Amino acid sequence: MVERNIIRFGVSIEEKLLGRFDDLITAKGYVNRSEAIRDLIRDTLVAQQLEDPEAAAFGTLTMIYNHHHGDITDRLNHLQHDYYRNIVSTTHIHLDEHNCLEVIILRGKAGLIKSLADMILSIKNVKHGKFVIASTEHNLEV
Ligand code: NI
Repeated sequence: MVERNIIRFGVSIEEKLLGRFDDLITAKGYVNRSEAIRDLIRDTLVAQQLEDPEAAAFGTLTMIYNHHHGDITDRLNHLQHDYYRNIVSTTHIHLDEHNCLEVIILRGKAGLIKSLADMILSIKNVKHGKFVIASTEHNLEV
């Protein structure tokens, strides 16, 4: 088991700002400020790590499209085969007679999977989509 050194530190902050922070973290379900602050620090560190295009990363791409429109199904299929090394899995749900929901899990260098997500989202007739990137760095374990 890894020994952890826990440091306590004081923070000077305006009362109103702290009040707003407390309201926010209570609404999110945090039971204390420490865990909320640790999460903010981790988010910032991950965001900074993922600015490096060579950083190892995972990502999920969620999108909605109408499969009747143009050649979108073929284009999505071809692109995913071209990048099969970076696509861990694809889940496809037929929402109704026309619309599809697809969730693609990507793995690879941050720069590459961001570009791949952009390529997919910019395909004509993709109605809506969102890419969320996550770090695989191990130095955030606290
Ligand atoms: Ni479908």
